[in-house]
Amino acid sequence: MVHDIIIAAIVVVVAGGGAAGLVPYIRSRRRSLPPGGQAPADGDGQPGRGGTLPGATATATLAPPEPGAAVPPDLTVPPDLTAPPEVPARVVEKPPPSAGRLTRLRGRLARSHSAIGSVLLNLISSGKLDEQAWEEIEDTLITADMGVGPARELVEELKTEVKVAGTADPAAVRQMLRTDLIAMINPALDRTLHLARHGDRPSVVLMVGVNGTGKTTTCGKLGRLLVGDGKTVVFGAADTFRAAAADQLQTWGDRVGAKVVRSDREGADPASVAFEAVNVGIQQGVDSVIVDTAGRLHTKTGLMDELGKIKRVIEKHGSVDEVLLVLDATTGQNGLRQARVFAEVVDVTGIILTKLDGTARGGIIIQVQRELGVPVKLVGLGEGSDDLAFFDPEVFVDAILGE
Ligand SMILES: Nc1nc2c(ncn2[C@@H]2O[C@H](COP(=O)(O)OP(=O)(O)OP(=O)(O)O)[C@@H](O)[C@H]2O)c(=O)[nH]1
Ligand SMILES: [Mg+2]
Repeated sequence: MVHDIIIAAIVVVVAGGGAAGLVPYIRSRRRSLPPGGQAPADGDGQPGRGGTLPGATATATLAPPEPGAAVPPDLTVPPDLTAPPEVPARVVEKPPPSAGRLTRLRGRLARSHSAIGSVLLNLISSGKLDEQAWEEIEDTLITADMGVGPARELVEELKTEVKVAGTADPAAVRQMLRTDLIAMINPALDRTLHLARHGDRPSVVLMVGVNGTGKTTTCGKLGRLLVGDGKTVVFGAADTFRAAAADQLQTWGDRVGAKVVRSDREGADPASVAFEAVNVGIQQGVDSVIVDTAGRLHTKTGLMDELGKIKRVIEKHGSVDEVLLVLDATTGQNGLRQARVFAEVVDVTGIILTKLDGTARGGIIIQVQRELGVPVKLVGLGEGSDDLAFFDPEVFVDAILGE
């Protein structure tokens, strides 16, 4: 008898404890359901597991069905108590639009170029523009990486203007310098990115450049910029040398909700990844496909073969709209040499000058445009995700001269 009572007590305690343990679990599951009790969809688009118990309670779950009674379908599967906690839904960011970016970021330009600007303005303001002053102006422009030829040209032009105007008034000379600098950067060049869709297929951007210049980062920033402007993009991770490169791009894609086409295999054929990315872009009906490429090719022949092949293979779908050469502004003449090699192997349609926030060598814009006959279309002004801006000669010159 005492034995029976002890067994009965154990049964009651165990059953009660189990139910008590289950109640908070079910409550927490029910709390996570949206109003109306509908189960949320999981990432795969299927109804969420374990969320299919609207109206279920601890008692109902534990009570055995009446013999012969129909079992409610939502009670046949007990909640999976071992299921991992729900992963919160990924938050897709809405980046800011591209308009006015350079103006917003001009403080960074001004900071890195202020030394150049103030040297120039001091010389102009000294009131005596003698041969030595002109030489110093020329040297200052050369230290800003404008190149010896263009610097000399600009000084000659300025000298003539000052002579013709018959004034060395600092404000007037400053205005002449401003106009001449803008003219040298050439505001007439078409700096637009040609990224409109072509009927049933997206536009394609190929990002090229030597390693470390900022290609992958710039792919991500450009994707964000386009998404911020209401466009849709797919990224192609055609730098297959390192898995890390694709992971890097994946992070950017995840943040703006853009698909990243990549290969699981290191050393996979970059051209086929690029081709597949455009394929996915066509299927998804996106506006643009941005293809990242590898930078570490040691020979010009290797570079030519690889970039040429990527471009040819993509062109089976249609044209490549923009081939953007990413150039690190801090690398000066070395960067210029690299730019020449790329321009020889692939038809560059625009230059993206990165890291302008960390250097006073913005004069490289003039040199590289002259050498390649291709406009600087975008500039990188920091490591932040929105630190990429469309280039505007006037805003640039004003930032340098501190207007
Ligand atoms: N300050 C500054 N840093 C930048 C800018 N753009 C890129 N970077 C940094 O430059 C470094 C290299 O960038 P990546 O995008 O990995 O360069 P990559 O050309 O893809 O390099 P590889 O894949 O090795 O060829 C990173 O630390 C970036 O954050 C910029 O405009 N300003
Ligand atoms: Mg990279």
